[in-house]
Amino acid sequence: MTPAPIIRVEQATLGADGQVRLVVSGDLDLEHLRSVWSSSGATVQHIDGRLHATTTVQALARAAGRAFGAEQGRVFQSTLLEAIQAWGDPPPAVPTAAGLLRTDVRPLVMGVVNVTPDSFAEETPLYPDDHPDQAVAHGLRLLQEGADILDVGGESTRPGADPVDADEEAARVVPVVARLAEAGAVISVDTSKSTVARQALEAGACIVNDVSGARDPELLAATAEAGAAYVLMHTRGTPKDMASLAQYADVVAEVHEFLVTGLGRCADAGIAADRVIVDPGLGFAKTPEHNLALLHSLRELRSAGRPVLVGASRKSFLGRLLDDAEPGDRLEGSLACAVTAVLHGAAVLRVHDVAATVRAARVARAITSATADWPALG
Ligand code: PMM
Repeated sequence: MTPAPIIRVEQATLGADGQVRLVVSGDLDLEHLRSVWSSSGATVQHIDGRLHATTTVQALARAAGRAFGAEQGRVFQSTLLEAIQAWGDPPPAVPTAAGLLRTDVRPLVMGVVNVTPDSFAEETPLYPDDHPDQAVAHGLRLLQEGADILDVGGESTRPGADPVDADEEAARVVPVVARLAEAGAVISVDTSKSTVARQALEAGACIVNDVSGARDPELLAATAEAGAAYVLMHTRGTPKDMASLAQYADVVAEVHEFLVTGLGRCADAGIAADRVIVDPGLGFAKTPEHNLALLHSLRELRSAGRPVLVGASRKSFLGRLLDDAEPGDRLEGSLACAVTAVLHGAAVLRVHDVAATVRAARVARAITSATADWPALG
C-alpha cells in the first residue's frame, strides 16, 4: 500500500488562491518532493526530516502529483486536502455504542471523577471514605453543573505515581461507573489496563481514556469489541519515569506524528478512525514550556482529522505561571486554558471545575461561532 504522508497544517487562508503553510513528514522521498515543490515556486525547507512548505494549495497538490507516480500522487493530494479541511472545519461527531458524542455541535465538558486516595488535584480525596457513595455524589454534582461526560479513573497519573494493581483499580472504578451510568451519565473510564476497561465498559462506560498512548493491543481490542470511543493521548514512558523523558527537538511536530501513527495502531486493532479523539497529553512527559507550545499550536493537531481533547485543568505548569499556586488555587489558569482551547478548535475540555468551565466555554464559543446558544445535548 502507498504510504500516506503525515501533514500538519500550520496556517491556511481559504479561497481560490488560498495560501497554506504546512509541514510534511513520513515514509516518502522528502528530498525529491522538496526539489519538485521548489521548482514550482513554493518556499520549501528540509529541516530535521520534515519539509516546511508555503504556497497555494493547488500548486502543492499539482507538484505532489508530478513528484510521485499517479497512485502516490493521488494519496498525497487527498491527505493534503483532508488535512487542510480538518484544520479549518468544526470537529466531527464521535459514534459510541451508547450513541453519538456531539463534538460537532459545541465543545464538550468532561468532568473529572478521580476515585483515588492521592490525586494531586482534588482538595478532598473521593476514595476510600464512603466508597462508592462519595465519588458517585461528586459525579452527580458535576452533571448538575453541566458536565457532558464524566471521566472516572482509579489510578493517579501524577508524575512519579506508583502503579495500582488491576483488581484494586477495578474495585475503585467499576461501582462508580455502574451507578453513574444508571443515572444516565456518558462515562469515560480513565485507565491503561484492559481488564479494568472491559469491566467498566460492561458497567456502562462508552469511552476508553487511555493515558498510556495506545501501547497495549489488549486494551485496544477491548475498546474495539465494545464499540467504544477511544482517547488516544500522547505520552512517553509511565507516570513513574515520564518526567525524565520530556525532551523534544520539536514538541508540536513529534506529538502530532505520534498521534497520526497512533491512529494507525488503533485502526489495526479494529478501532475505526471515527471513534478516536486525540489528546496532546499536557503534563505527560512535558515540561511547562512544552505544554505552552502545544496549547499555542493546538489547532495544528486538528490536521489529524480527529476531535482534540485538552486536559490542562489545575496542572502544575499553571501553578508555575501563577506564583506557585496550589492545585485548588489555579482556577483562572484552568479557565484561560479552556478558553484558549475553544478558540483553537478543541472538542473536549477535561476539567475539575465544571460549572466555571461551562460558563467560560459558553462565552468563548459564542465568540467563535457568533451565536449565543449552548445547545443541550440529548
Ligand atoms: N490528565 C490526567 C489524567 N487523565 N486523560 C486525558 N485524556 N488527558 C489528560 O490530560 C489527563 C488524563 C491527570 O490529571 P488529574 O490527576 O487531574 O486527573
